[in-house]
Amino acid sequence: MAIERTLSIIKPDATARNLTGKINAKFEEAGLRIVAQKRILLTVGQAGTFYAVHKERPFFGELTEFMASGPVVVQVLEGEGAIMKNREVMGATNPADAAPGTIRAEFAQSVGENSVHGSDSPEAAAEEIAYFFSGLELVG
Ligand code: 3AN
Repeated sequence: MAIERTLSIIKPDATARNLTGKINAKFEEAGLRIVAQKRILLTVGQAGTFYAVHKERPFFGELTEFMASGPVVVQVLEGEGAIMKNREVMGATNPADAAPGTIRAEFAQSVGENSVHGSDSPEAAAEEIAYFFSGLELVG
């Protein structure tokens, strides 16, 4: 399988509970390399642009306000089949459905405050990485 890159976000519920290191350990244990990372505070507008695909969903306002409610850690993960591998490590969107050992099973608080985001396709990964990182910040 090809080496891929995917965009990951450690969400405000997880940074508030000091879980960045524990979540990063899950990625590294799964063979994903954290090749870029920064901690930032999004505005509601920036979160809305990032999640524009969900703008018609009833939870859009709740989602964008939550994503701007505290610091997030945006990161690029690299590895073989990184996009799908990260989705496996994250677990299902609703923590009640997430497989044991996944990030969301262990750390997520609810379907909204679910600790991590991960790109869901190669197209989304390319677009989402470019939203947060310049080529100069991606040194491999
Ligand atoms: P995933 O993050 O697993 O790809 P999506 O793309 O369906 O899930 O949803 C994007 C984000 O929107 C989720 N991570 C979650 O924070 C939020 N979300 C999804 N469904 C709901 C919901 N029913 N109520 C509140 N927030 C939701």
